[in-house]
Amino acid sequence: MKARILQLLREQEGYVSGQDICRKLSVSRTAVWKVIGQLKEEGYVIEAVQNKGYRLLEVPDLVTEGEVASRLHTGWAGHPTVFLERTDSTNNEAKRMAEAGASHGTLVVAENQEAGKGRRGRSWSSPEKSGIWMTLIMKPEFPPSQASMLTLVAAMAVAEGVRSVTGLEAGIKWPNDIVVNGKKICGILTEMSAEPDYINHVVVGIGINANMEEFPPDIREKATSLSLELGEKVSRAAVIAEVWNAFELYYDKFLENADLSSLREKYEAHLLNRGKEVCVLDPKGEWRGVARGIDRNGRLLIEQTGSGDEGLRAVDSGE
Ligand code: BT5
Repeated sequence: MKARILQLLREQEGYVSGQDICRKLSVSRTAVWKVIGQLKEEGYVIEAVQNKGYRLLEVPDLVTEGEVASRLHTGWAGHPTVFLERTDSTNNEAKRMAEAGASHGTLVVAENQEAGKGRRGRSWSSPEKSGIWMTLIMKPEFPPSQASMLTLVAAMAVAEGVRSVTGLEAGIKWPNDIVVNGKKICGILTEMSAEPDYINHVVVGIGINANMEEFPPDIREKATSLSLELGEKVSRAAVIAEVWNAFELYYDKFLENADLSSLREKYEAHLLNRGKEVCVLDPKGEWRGVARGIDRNGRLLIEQTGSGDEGLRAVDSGE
């Protein structure tokens, strides 16, 4: 009944009379009054005016099953979604669950991540209840060599999800950063367990700075959040759902050839590095060039400059 009352309040721009709610849901005035009380306790701001009824003024930023599921239109991604109050890292949690038999499509979302991870042992700042810390478990049929491209598919999904919920111009910094107004709002960490020719499971971890108001000093210059850029809080549940709605569509295109040939154009449209000078931190020696796009395997194509050694070179892991 709570979900249905909420739905009635959401659908109505003005007031909904208590009598109308009773009639539509065939419940008593006392029952309605009780549910309104519960919703208020959860953080919904509901105005009650005599002779007019109830009006929903503010929806709290809750990441609950109801808030996510009512917006998720996927066939498999996010089914089921497991909500945790806290964990070390949603990627670690997802790996443990995959090993214990969790199915393809299981999504892990945590309010609080105590040891959020970036790439190469770096840490990921994950303050509680303001960010989106989540990981999708996948058990795909394609060979292990293709798995790193899931990071690029996920990046497209985040850019799309963020744009559709907030209208912010989210772009991709190859391979795993999503950037708004020059600052990082999201990082992606894809990890795999595989045999030489067979994937046991892949976990795709996504961290999105949704509603935090400040950052630790070491990342303050380069990190931002959706709410800081937008000037108001965003619904984390809506962002979560829209990311996976987009992911599933892009993933279907990826599966057509188990590569990025059908997504390349769209990816490049969101690629912020395109036409920009990049510095490649190759262990064999740094070099510079201008990023031109990606190839079908998700490698960044760089036109080398200044070495006398001109031409396009493909780089496959990103620093
Ligand atoms: C990443 O690594 O960008 C991948 C981050 C993936 C995080 C998600 S959260 C859910 C899932 N569970 C996990 O444990 N991880 C995934 P990398 O490209 O290595 O960037 C890491 C660097 O970004 C750090 O060294 C900092 O400089 C910076 N950084 C750390 N926290 C940040 C934040 N919240 N926002 C922006 N930048 C951050």
